[in-house]
Amino acid sequence: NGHASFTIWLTGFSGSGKSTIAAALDQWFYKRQIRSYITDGDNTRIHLNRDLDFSREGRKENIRRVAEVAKLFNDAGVVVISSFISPFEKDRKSAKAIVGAKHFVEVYIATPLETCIQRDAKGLYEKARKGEIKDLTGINSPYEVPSNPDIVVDTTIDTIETSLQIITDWLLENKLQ
Ligand code: GGZ
Repeated sequence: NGHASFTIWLTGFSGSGKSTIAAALDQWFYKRQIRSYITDGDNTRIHLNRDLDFSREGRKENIRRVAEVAKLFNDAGVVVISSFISPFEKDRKSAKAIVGAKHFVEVYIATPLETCIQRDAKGLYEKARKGEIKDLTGINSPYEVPSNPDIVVDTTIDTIETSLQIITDWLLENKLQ
């Protein structure tokens, strides 16, 4: 159809800046009167995916379901800004296949783990260090670096404004003409 619908898939550690960049993108679309919607752990893990944990299988199913949701939103003409750690290359590839490769923009938020640990906005890394939570990505669960992302930003180098600029420049070039 003629809608500007696609999915911007943000991947990176907890604390890497995904949510902040997602919010900036959402605002950017709003100003241009393009309907967009953010999906993240906050609005999917609590209800739709309440049965899922952070095990390998739990994450796989989490990503599968939210990719299906993204596809539905795209079908309705809404740009999806998908903000999940999505640490496994295989699962991101599956998400891309579900959404449709032509409608999937992979953005790697490459903020180094040490920065995310220093920020520790939610105290998760400290909890993991103390052994209070398990399966935290980067501490006791792996993160597989994307092998072929469309866009890479690193919030230790790029400000939020610069990150937004990099992503929207790419979109204007490739998705929004
Ligand atoms: C990873 C965890 C964990 C564990 C709670 N491992 O930064 P946040 O806090 O607000 O967002 C993170 C969110 C990760 O959920 P995702 O659905 O994005 O993960 S995945 O794509 O891997 O399925 C984090 C919080 O949940 N959180 N415990 N053990 N993240």
